[in-house]
Order: sequence, then C-alpha cells, then structure tokens
Amino acid sequence: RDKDKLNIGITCYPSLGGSGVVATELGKLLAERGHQVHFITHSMPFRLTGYHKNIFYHEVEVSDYHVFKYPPYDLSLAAKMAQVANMQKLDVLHVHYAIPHAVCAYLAKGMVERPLKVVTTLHGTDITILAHNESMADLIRLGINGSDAVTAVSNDLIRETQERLHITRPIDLTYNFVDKRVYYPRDCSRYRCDFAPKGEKILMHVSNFRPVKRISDVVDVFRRVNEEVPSRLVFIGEGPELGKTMARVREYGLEERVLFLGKQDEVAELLSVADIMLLTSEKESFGLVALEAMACGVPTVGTTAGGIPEVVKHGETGFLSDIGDTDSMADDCIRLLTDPTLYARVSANCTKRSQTVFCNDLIMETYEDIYYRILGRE
Ligand code: GMT
Repeated sequence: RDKDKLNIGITCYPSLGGSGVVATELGKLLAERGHQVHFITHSMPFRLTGYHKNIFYHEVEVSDYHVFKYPPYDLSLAAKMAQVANMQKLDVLHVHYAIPHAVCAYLAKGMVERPLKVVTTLHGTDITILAHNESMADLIRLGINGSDAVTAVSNDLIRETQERLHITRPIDLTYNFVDKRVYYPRDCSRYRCDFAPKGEKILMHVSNFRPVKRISDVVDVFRRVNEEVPSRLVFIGEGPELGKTMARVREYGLEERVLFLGKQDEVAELLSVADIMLLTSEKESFGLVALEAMACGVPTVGTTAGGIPEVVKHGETGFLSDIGDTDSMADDCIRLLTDPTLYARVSANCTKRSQTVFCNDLIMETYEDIYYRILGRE
C-alpha cells in the first residue's frame, strides 16, 4: 500500500452526532497514515482536541450582510471548499451527510482550478428522514449523482437510498469503525461504586434523545428488568426527548434508580461500566453506540431497525426484537443478566467482532481504496 499520499478535505457536522464522530476519527487515522487532512467545518469538530500532525482546520465564516434574512451558510461552505481545494491542492473532498454537504461539494467542484474528486458518505437520517420531503429528495439526488463515489454505512441504508431516491449508480459499503486503542473493556470500578453502590446491574442508553430513538421504550424495558433484577439505568446525552423521558421516570417512581449524566465527551471511559446497552430505535442506519459498547465487551439489547442487525448479531453479540416490543427486550436483558455463562460468551463475542468486522485499519483502507480508485491510481 505504498501509494501517493493525498490531500484530503473533510466536511462533516462538527458538533455531537455519529456522522461527525466517524468523519473526525477517519480524518485522524488518515493523518496518522501520512495523508494531509483538511477539515472544512463551521466549528472545530468536538473529537478533534489538541494538535495532530497532518491535520488542518479551516473555519467556514457565514456572511451577516444585512440584506440576508437567512445567512447563506451553504454558499459560504461551498466557497470555502473551493478556496481550500485550490490553495491546498486537494485531491479528494470527502463529505459526510448529504444535506447540505454533498450539494455544497457539487457547487465547489464547479469553482476549482484543478479537478476535484468528491466522495459522499450517507449516514442515515439524510436518507431515512430528509429524503421523505420531495424537494429535499431532488437535492439529495443531485448531490449523490454529482459525487465521484458514494458510500453508505450499512447495506440497509444502501437499499433504502436506491429504493427511495431511485438511485442506480453503485454505492460502496463502508461500515463504521471503532479505534481499539480507545474502545476496549476498561476497569470501571470507581464509576460502578457511584452508579450502582449496592452492586446492582447497570443498563445504559447513549443518544441525542431524538424521537427516532423511542427513549420511552428504554424506560419501559428498564422498569420490567428492575422488577426482577435490581438494576440502575444510566442515560448519556441530551436532546428534544429529555424532558419527556424524565417525566416518564418520575411517573414510574424510578427517580432513585435512574441517572441522567447529560452530554459527555469521553464516552469511551464510561461504556465499560454498563452491563447492557439499550438501543430501542425505530430508525437506525448503523447504531454507532452499539459498536462502541461492543468494543468494550458490552452487549446491546435493542430492535431490528435499519442496519442494527448488521452490527449486533442476534444471539451472538446481543439480542434484537421488533420495534416497540419492550417485553421481549426486557426478557432478553433478564436472561443475559441472570445467566453468567451466557453473558460471558456474548461479551467475549462482542470484543472479537468489533476488532474484526469493524476494525479501524480495515475500514480506513476501504476508504483509501475508494480515493485511489476515483483518482485512477489503483
Ligand atoms: O443518530 C442520530 O440521530 C445522529 C446521526 C448522525 O448523523 O450523526 O446518526 C446517524 O449516523 C451514525 C453514524 O454513521 C449512525 O451510527 C446512526 O445510526 C445514524 N442515525 C440514524 O440512522 C437515526
């Protein structure tokens, strides 16, 4: 793999969210590999703390000229992409999330002095939610068809993109990945004492608290589990459903047993404290948190929505039920928590699967091969 080192631009949503995490971690791996990586975003990606050799950050500034009722961020982004592409001689611009990034990249392509190849990675809600709107669908289709390569994070997302948007061009599968230097089973005894002082089992849910996560199902599953196995529920993250979730916890009288930690930057340190990760979503193109938990040896109990079954192998690395079937999910949790032999087997499968199918080097090389392919350097 001794091919030329590349100049790669990356655009993503820099604040909380799985797509931003994946884009930033990929950028870091590519930079370690010797490529020059230029992040073009409206603020510093939250996982990009400290100095990293070969990584550069270009901030998009939005014009606040008084004529604009709505400052045109998308145009500023496209202009910045073209400027960075020209100045840094970008070979590839890799955008994560179709709207508006793929469309901005399409515009930028028309403004650059030398050929610029564009890769678009679809992450989920850009297709499963935004593409339901007809005019948005036309824009997403334009971004997809105007890219030199398109990737998606699960086979289920590829299928849905092709069906919903009538896309016929090939879409590469690039599963999300975890860095095993960061996500591994850690000794979490100090957190365990804080979260579950009487040695209770710990169930965890990590998300942006959007309606698609069906977080009230998390509370319902926990209520049933706790009736049979003394347990605690730890929530990490925040978002629009947080208030409703707290209300449900109060309604069930479970305040003493449920902890809301809010947004946490260092999730890798906390995941190993969980015995089970709950992922009850009705839509989930991949479910990055299930993979992160898996890498820490923590099985996921959740739903068969979207790409989750490609990540969590039912019966091997966790257990999956139909969307909304909280009784079945609770039964699976109880079985796992009361059968140490079953738990040990599933937990061992988790670390093994995360380090093989979703290994960072493997997925990074898949992206690298796509860059070389579209540049004609195979
Ligand atoms: O889960 C979210 O709502 C955030 C969203 C995002 O754009 O960051 O996550 C999507 O991309 C992640 C990274 O590829 C996937 O792991 C999530 O499954 C996907 N979310 C949905 O499909 C709902």
